[in-house]
Parts: sequence; structure tokens; C-alpha cells
Amino acid sequence: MISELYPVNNEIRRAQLLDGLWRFRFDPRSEGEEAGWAQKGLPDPISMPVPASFADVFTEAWQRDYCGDFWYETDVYVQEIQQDQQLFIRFGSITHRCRVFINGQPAGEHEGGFLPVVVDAGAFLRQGRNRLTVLANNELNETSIPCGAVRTKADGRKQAQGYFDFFNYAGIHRSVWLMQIPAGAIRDYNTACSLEAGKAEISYEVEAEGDGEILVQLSDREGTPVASGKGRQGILHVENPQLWQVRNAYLYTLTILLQKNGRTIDHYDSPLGIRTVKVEGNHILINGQPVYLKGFGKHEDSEILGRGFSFAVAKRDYECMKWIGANCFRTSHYPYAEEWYQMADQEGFLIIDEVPGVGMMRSFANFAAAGAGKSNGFFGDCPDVDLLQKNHMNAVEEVIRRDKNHPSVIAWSIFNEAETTTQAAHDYFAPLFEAARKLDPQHRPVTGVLEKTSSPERCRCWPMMDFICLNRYYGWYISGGDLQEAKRQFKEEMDQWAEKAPQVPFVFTEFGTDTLDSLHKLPSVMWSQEYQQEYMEMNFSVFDEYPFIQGELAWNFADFQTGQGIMRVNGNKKGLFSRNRQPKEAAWAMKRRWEKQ
Ligand code: CKX
Repeated sequence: MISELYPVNNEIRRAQLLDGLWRFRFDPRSEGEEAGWAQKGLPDPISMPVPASFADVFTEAWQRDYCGDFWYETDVYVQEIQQDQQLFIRFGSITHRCRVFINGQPAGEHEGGFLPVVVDAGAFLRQGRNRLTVLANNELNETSIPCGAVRTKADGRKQAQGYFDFFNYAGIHRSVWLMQIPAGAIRDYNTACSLEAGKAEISYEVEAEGDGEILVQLSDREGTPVASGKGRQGILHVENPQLWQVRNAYLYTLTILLQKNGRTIDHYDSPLGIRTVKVEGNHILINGQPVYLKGFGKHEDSEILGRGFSFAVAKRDYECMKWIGANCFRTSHYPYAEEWYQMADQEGFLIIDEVPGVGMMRSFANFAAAGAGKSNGFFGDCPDVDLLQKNHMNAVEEVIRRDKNHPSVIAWSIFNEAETTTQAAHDYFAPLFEAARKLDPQHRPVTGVLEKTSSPERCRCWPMMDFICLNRYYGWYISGGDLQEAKRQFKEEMDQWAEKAPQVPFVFTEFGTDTLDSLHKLPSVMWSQEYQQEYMEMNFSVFDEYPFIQGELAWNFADFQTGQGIMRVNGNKKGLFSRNRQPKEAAWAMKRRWEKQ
């Protein structure tokens, strides 16, 4: 059985990082499998850092823009294999799909580029040196999530065309581990909290492969035990709990032991934050108190690394978000590396965790179509909607399984800017929402993100949502350059929502303007720093008029890379910070507002 729990080291479990310089090569004719590259070793490989996207380490355009099959290979040294141990190789993600070989043998495969790939490696690894090979592919189609297409050019080169506005970065983006865990190991666990005056109850459930007794203990920050339980299910009672609060996180340690005849067979420790999340009327409640969400839609995106995870970049992002007074971000438009959530748990940030259900509107520049309310349909004529839904469902299941115990995660977002106006869209999404509700032991709110075509009159999916997320660009894609008219139109729409859904919280998950950090202009013009600030102030004045608006997540935290085109000047420039994480002028206005709230 596959253990997906995040790798840890302790007296029983061993986790060895396999990051570093791997061997790499492109395979534009998809010939490597037949030619036996996994068995013989990659011919003429170049070196490639892991974790990182491959695109931005290159100096040639064809390499940066490469679309098709590509291979990674490394050596893994196993010191000793004990009888009662299981071995797994765990990749944080491989974008967008992969097959994994160990010593030339097919050992596993995965579809989807933003969630862990875990390979049961015991049958394939031997003591000493082993060859680990990955055949990956970054093509997009209308059954992959995210959705897109591939165009083959006259010379045979493939070009990925995402139906989305971010660069189609690919590679091994997150850390790779060799995990050694005991036979019969703890495989998974769930927790959920409920609060009463001066008390917390934490129900838990532990899944272990073998038999044996489960012991559970909760300790406070000083390491003092505050509650304990026995058995695979149970309730921990905590008197006077220290709550995990927004931007003021308190983390306990949950220790799970699997014991047999008095001997500890397995041991897994993880942080646990005591907090509840609920939607009531117009409010989002954390620990029973309304919270107003302030922050950003982000991307995993930085110079050179592309979408590769870096602790230093993530740390800088959290520092910038704290500086500006944010308390929340959305993992637009895919689940991020697990380390992001661990850091949010520590910092008390709230996360709307999004699956890669993006690009479900057929348009190569869907941001422009979506912004102006010109959806091009999708589900009614998608070539294999069942396969798309299956892939989407897998992502919902995998993200909830991966992230369900993080106190920072307060909601699941099932899609971004999908077509939602047809019966086909409704029928596509209903089972996904239902699954998310059923699978989450904490019953967090479930939502989706609506673009302009998903208007109060036309959208058929908003009633499935516990709170409604809107991406709106009045003053940019609509009435750009005329904030007065933009405000009038914006309010017209919000008045319609007020009639339609007065009892639901709304969160703005995108609003913003492309802004060059070099451009100043008086009076302001679009793209100038002044315009971004005036646009933000106009948006804030609208948000403040409608009490059911419970959050503002600006687009975007930082400038980020997109594909090339006439609408993007080396990327999307809607960041409040530059791609290098320096504040633009409007960031100060935001800081003043958010620090007061
Ligand atoms: N929303 C109205 C999705 C994001 C884009 C953003 C933009 C669009 C806007 C659609 O991924 O980057 O155009 O800036």
C-alpha cells in the first residue's frame, strides 16, 4: 500500500532527499521508451537541477518552449534493506504526467502535475546503486487539468497552448525523497476539531496497514502532553486549548504510535492547530469569529526556478504578505508544494486550496474572454468529458487527502473561471462538489471561482458554493481607463448579486491591473503605478458598500511569467510586487488599508 504522508525522519522512519543535479534529455520523437533509455541509461544526457522547471535555465528558445516527452535520471544509493521495511520514492510533483522506472523496471505512473507521485519501490530497489528514471510529458489537452491544446508546427515542433494565463512550466518542481518506513506502517490520519467554552474535542482516525495498537498523544509547544487516546479512532479532550488563530498560530504536536507487544512499530509526528471553520449567513467564521480575507491570488513562480519550489522564495513571499497586512491567499490555479502549507500553518495564514481545474473555457487568451464576459463554451462539446471529470475527481481526492490536516486550509476551490452557464457545466461540477464535501473530515467550505460570464443571471453553479468567489476586472478588461464608468457597472452587478444571493459570503478572488513598475503618469493611464492605485481604491470603495463581501484577494501577489502574446509584455504584470518581490506603489495603499482592518 502506498504511504502518502509527508516524509519525516525519526527513530523508525527514514527520509533521504534525492534533490540535486539529475541527468536530463528531451525526447521530441517519443523514441526513448522503445529504445530502452530506462533500461540502458539516458544517451548523451545534460544536467538538470531538481527541483526546478527546466524552461528558464536554458538560453535557447526551443528548449525553453519545449513541449513533449522529456526524461530525468539519477542514481539512488540504498545502504541496507531490512526485511521489515518498505521503500517508497516520493516526488512532490512531476508536471504534467509521468512514468517512473527503477533499474529499468516500470514502477509507477501518474497523471496530473501538481500533486505527489508516490512509487512503491521495494520490489525494484536493491542494496547499493540503483537507477531512477522518469519519463515525463508536458502536453495539454481537453482532458488534462489544466486544459489546453498542442499545436504541431510545420517543422514538427510541438507548442503547448494552455487555455490559461500562466507559463506552462514543467519538470520535477518539488523535492524527491527516498522513504523507508516499517511494514504495517501508519498510512494516513484525519483530525477534526470542535470547540466549546474552555474545551476542545479533537476527533481522530488513523489508518495503519498492519495490526497493532494505535496510541495518540497531543503535546503543547513545550512538549507537555495535554491529551491522549488509544485505538484507531477516538476523541482527544483538551481543556483550555490554545487556539490556532488567524496570523497568530499556535501549533500542538500530534504523535501517533503503532505498537505491537509493547514494541513501537511506527511513529509519526505532525503539527496540529486547534481551530474550526464554518460559513454562517454572510460570514466566514474561524473559531466562531468572522474573518475578513485579505491577500492575494498567487502563483508558484520565480526567476530561473520557474515553478520550482524554493524555501527562500516562499519565505520572502510570506514576509511580503506579512508586511502588507495580508492574512490569506488562494493557491491559484493548482495545489502548491506542501512546504507552502506547512509555513502557512506556522504563520497563521489562511489558504483557499485550489485544484488545477483551470482552462475550462475554450480560448487561447481566456483571460481576455473571461474578463469581458465572452465565454466560449466547453463542457457541451468537450471531446471526452468523462475522462476530464475523472482526472478532475482524482485531483480533488488527492488534494484533500494531502492537505486535509492543515489548519491553514480553510476551503477547497474546485475550479477557476470555468464555463458555468450551461446544464452540462452544472452536471460536470455537481459530483466534484459532492465528493469534496464527503471526503473532507473537517467539512470545510467548498467553492469555485467565477469569471464575468458567470453572472448572477446566467451562472448555474453558484448555488453549489458555500461562499462565492468572483474574479472581476471593472476598470481593466471592462471600461479600462474609465474608473467612474467601471464603478457604475461594478455596482450594477453587485446589486444583482445582492438580490440573488443575499445570504452567502462573497470573496473577490481576483481584481487588478497590469502595472509597469517603471511607469508613472499624471493623470494616470492604464499600466501606470498611479492607475493601479486608483483602481484599487475604486474597488475598495465598492467592497465596503456591500456587507456580504467578506474578502479581497488581489490579483496577483507578484508579476509572473505567461506565454508570449500581444496581450502580455513578458508576463502578467498585475502583481502588487514585482517578480523580484519588490513593492509597487499600490502596495503601500493596500498596507494602509489592511493594517487598519
Ligand atoms: N483570471 C478575467 C485568471 C488569471 C489571469 C487573470 C488576468 C484572469 C482574468 C480573467 O489566471 O492571469 O487576466 O490577469
